[in-house]
Amino acid sequence: MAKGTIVQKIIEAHFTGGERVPGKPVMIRIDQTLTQDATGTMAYLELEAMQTQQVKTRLSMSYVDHNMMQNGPENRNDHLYLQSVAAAKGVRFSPPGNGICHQVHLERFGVPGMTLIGSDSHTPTGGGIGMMAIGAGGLDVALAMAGQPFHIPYPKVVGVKLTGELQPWCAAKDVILTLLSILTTKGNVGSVVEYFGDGVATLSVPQRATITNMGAELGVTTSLFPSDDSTRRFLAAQGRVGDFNPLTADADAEYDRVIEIDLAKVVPMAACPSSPDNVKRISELAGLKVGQVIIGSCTNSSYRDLAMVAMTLKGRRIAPSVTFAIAPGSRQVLEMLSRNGMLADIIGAGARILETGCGPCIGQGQSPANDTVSVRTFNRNFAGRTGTKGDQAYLVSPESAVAVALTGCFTDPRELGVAYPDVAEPEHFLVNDNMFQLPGGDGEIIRKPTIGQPPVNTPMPESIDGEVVIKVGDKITTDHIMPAGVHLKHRSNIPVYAKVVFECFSEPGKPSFAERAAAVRDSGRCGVIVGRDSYGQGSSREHAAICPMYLGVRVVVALAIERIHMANLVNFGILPLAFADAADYDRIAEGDALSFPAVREQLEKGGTVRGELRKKDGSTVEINFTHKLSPSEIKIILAGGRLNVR
Ligand code: MIC
Ligand code: SF4
Repeated sequence: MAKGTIVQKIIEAHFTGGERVPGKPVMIRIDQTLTQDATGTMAYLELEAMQTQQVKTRLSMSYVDHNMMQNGPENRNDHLYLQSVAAAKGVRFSPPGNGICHQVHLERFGVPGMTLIGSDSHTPTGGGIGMMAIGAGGLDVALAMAGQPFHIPYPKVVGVKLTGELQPWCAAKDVILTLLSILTTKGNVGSVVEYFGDGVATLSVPQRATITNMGAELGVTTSLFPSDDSTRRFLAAQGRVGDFNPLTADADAEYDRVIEIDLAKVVPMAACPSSPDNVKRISELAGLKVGQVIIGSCTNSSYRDLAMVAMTLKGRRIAPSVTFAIAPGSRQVLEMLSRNGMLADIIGAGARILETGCGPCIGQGQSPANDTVSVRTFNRNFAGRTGTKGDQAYLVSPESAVAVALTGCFTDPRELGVAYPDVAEPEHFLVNDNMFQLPGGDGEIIRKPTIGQPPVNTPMPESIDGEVVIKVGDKITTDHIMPAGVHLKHRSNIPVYAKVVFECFSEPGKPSFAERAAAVRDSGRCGVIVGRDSYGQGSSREHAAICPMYLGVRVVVALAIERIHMANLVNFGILPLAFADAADYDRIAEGDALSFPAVREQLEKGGTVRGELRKKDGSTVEINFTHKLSPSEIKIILAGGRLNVR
């Protein structure tokens, strides 16, 4: 077991109960929370349902950054609800235009050594400043705001030893892409990644944050950097030196596994369609024609990244065959670039300037044309996430993206023939906090008609009489389960949003998943989803549990279910089970009956859960399932979800 690591120190300082044994649940006190609008509306509706008067954290932030298109009234209705509920409940509000939650939180609120949970899977961005920052479902964030501790499996710690120094045009993004090529997106559940070694000191906080941000794609609980001189410099430049705490692992710290990366050997990389771990060297892709380049997202939209882009573009022009857009990560970044003239260099080179927000990263505009290669500095390239079916999205560093924008094809930025811009770390960031809104006011909560109520499940029946509504393969992401993009505006309206569950698997002329599941539900039976490996990867959106629950789904069986999605299933009373024998996956077909006799009794007794599969030809077979649910999770499932447990 790991010893003397940063994560263990932070857990000790926040420990409220549990076992210090890898894999066993441990409870920690939460100092800060953050929400964003697309998951936040549900989180605050849940907070209201818990009858919480005022949040109990040191700081809770509500950001609006995802849903900014305002096509129809729904988005703005959400913003007004969020703004008013924040004021009433003691939450600080960051309005649309202020920037992406993770970037803004890093700049203005992150504190080394503190705990943060956020209703967004990229919350570990805060690990760049030495916070223990974890992504969670909205209900878990609501519980933390209400003062409840947060449960995590006591982590195994993967130590990543960084040596050397990045070479010109090779970037922090290439470091995390290199790590993704080693660890992949599968099999890392329950681990934390911690960086150490001489190379750490060569990276600035925004570079570290790029690395911890995309650590989310590894499926780990979080990633952490030490808090050192570089952290102090960043905080001082943000006018917050008082928030600095030094924090490093012990010199003799032991890790469960060590991976060594020599930064000097890191080269420009790209995650190829359609998974963040499908990594190749840019040089292997050289010459491939590209139609679209976008720079932005919570991974790569810091002042440092965009200043490097501006300095490269100055006096040049993008290739005529590409469209090129940038979305600065925060108002601070945009204001600094506009005041120092760099924005003019970016515009002058032909860039389209998007709002400071998630934008195209969550399929809000800028969908590429059919059969067009799109190059993005984002963190996810799951199939269809751009809003174009059959898309070909590649994820790269801003260095590589700007090289592609100038040449119109994949180009190793080291071959560009341009001197690598020397971007100095600002001694003072432009600090202008005038758009944050402090809690207070008359306590009135604005609820326009598109703001629904969080649906509440019924207690688990004695036995489950189930039917397999869908059977899917490996690596099903929450984007497959609950598409975002144009549907994002229905996040506060479950009956409407539920219509598009598993929309990507719809076939013309055939009933949709929603129609099939509702028919099973209306016949008095329960829906069952069958998945394979890494089911529920990606986003923290609890809608991937709430909407299936609304359609009558009671059980998800898979080879493995990812951490945040598993917690969301439990929170809404859906039973997550694993095949005891992986070969049983092949026996099941869509439309088969899969029942769980005396399921309450089986769960209360513990051990394997027995299911009965009845094939369409009438033959039956017994299938055994396992789970790692704690007694308190079983209690929640039996009650029909967390909102039924007082
Ligand atoms: C994402 O990157 O997929 C999102 C959109 O930020 C999600 C949250 C959501 O679905 O609202 C995430 O990463 O948790
Ligand atoms: Fe927003 Fe994209 Fe970051 Fe998610 S990954 S928070 S959608 S910028």
